[in-house]
Amino acid sequence: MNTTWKHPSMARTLLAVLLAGLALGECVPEASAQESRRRRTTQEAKPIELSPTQVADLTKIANERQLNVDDLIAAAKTFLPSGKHDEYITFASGGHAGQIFVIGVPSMRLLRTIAVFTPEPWQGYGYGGEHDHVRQMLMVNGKEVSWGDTHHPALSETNAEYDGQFLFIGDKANARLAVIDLRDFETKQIVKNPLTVSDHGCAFVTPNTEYIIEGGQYATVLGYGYAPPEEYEKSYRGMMTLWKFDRAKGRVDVDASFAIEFPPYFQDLSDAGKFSSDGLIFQNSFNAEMATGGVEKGNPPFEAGASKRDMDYMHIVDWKKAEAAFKAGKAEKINGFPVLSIKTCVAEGILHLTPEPKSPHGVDITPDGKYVVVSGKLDPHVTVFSTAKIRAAIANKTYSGSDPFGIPVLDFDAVKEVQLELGLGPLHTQFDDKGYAYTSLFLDSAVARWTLGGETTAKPAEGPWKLVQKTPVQYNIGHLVAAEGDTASPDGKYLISMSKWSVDRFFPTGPLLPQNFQLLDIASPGTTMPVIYDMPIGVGEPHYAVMIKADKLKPWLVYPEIGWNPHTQAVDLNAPRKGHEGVIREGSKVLINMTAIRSHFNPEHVYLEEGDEVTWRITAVETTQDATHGFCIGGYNINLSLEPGEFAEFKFTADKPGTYPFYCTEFCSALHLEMMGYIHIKPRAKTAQATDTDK
Ligand code: K7E
Ligand code: CUA
Repeated sequence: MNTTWKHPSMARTLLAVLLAGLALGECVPEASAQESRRRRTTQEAKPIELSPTQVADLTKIANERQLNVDDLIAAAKTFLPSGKHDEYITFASGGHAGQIFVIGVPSMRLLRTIAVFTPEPWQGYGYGGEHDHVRQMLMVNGKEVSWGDTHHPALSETNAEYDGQFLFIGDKANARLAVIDLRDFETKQIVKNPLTVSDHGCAFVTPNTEYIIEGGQYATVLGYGYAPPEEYEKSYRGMMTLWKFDRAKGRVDVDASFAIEFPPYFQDLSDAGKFSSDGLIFQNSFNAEMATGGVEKGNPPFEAGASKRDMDYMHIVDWKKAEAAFKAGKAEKINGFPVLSIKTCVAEGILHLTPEPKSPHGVDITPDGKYVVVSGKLDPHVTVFSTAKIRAAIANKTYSGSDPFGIPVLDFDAVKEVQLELGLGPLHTQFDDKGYAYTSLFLDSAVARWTLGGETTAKPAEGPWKLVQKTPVQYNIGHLVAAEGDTASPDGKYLISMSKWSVDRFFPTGPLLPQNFQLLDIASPGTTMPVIYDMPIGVGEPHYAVMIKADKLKPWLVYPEIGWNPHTQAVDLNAPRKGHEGVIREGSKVLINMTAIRSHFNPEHVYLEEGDEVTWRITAVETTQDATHGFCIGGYNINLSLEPGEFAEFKFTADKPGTYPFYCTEFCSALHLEMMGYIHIKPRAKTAQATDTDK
């Protein structure tokens, strides 16, 4: 701006107007900012035709930047002009960061992170002083575990379609499940599995989110028991936990949840059947050998011992029968948690096994629920099982035997539909709307597109069960995610290759390199499936992601009412109201009722005595979108995020005297720096004796 201040009084008048506007919370700059925002978003795209000069300009830029025609097309497919929104939202695991990344597609712009298993100061997640509820949620056996190894996010479903309400994610390292409410994108609950230390097949949901599935992985003595490895077969066990979800409360109902005891095979990923296969859960496993490793004793290492046999076991759980058995009181308690024993599961027809090629990884249900696709890390094929054949084999007891624990094993040939060679190291599979499946090939570093067959309704031109094409990715792809690609009606639009190694794709950031999320355009059938964007992920090691149509999400723009408590999703009666601010002292217990609005806190001075036990309540009395304030106290590890309407409470003991400025940590307004105050913690008067011993 080129404004010259002719008269100092003019500047003063303007400042006065500005302050008056800010005090009302409806300020002049705010209105004009909204105006210009509206202008940007309503700028409608008109059909374009490039003039010869524009073609020449574009060509010049492309040549200068060494871009080819494919690059220009890729750029046009992914570029979003300022103010335009993405068509899809991806929720990606943040791996060891213990977070979830929210990414727009196709722009591949990171919109925000959601703190889950790791405290995060910007969101004020875990920085609310003593007894912070986040820190309480993170406690495992009396210890704070302040990180997580997030693997599999899952969106809540209604009739096997994403409904956009809730998001779940598992922490592999500590066997925990988190619930995120998608109205405010905040973690509401973390439950720790009482049976096992770590897990893996978490989280996956049943078609109406009746249950959230947590599959185990490394067998252990359930309930934190002890046994030496020599007693592996006798004492170690796997498990699957079915966490009951209470949609109305937006919480897991721990009291209505239960687990199923499994043999000590290393159970891996799971998926729930839908439509004709609704009621079944499929979970694969490796280490059917029950190898116990021990290279230090000259034994074969786990990697060799656990892949000796040609086949492992897929577990098939009838969760409706399991629920009935649990409700009939047939579960036994381990560490206080109800578990249906293998014996009960066999007697009740809850659990069956079927052989699957060794060391499998992904298990994925086709959109119609008719087939289960299993990939084997050490087998170049995907194995497709028919869920109808599985049901028939269970009904007719078409067994090839039983495992050492007496679980019936369904005959492989009776339940197998087809095996299809795709390439090296197939891991995970997603689907589109045209009858194609997409499988990640870890060792080949490629995405394979292949056709479904059998009873699937879409009939691709290439014929049933055919490998159509492979697109190379860079490099070592783990999971992949397509638009709504694990629902009953995938959109067939975009696919992200979650490539584990990026090697030469980006500027090398020392020996630790980002992962590479590569966007593939899968909209056209046949052999075109180009990579159109590379997005470095320099945080944690993401595993799985889910991609939802953005218009299915209905997030709040501000909290619904002033004084909203996000932990209860309701107005809090303790929330300080405007005009009722102040400090209430009862002995050494001090209650502070504060409000925050652009650009001041009320009160601004708080007088405390050393040793005071402080409860501090703040309401953000703002109703304007994005008018977020922060609140921090240095030296006390306190920082809050006060989003419009939000109420927050924290406690601390004023044990270190001094004069502490507190301030707003969000640049909320022109007078943000002035949004501050002081806490005066007066030292305790020292007795003569105390003074002597201090010397
Ligand atoms: Cu393949 Cu945990 Cu799903 Cu990693 S897992 S890639
Ligand atoms: Cu409020 Cu800065």
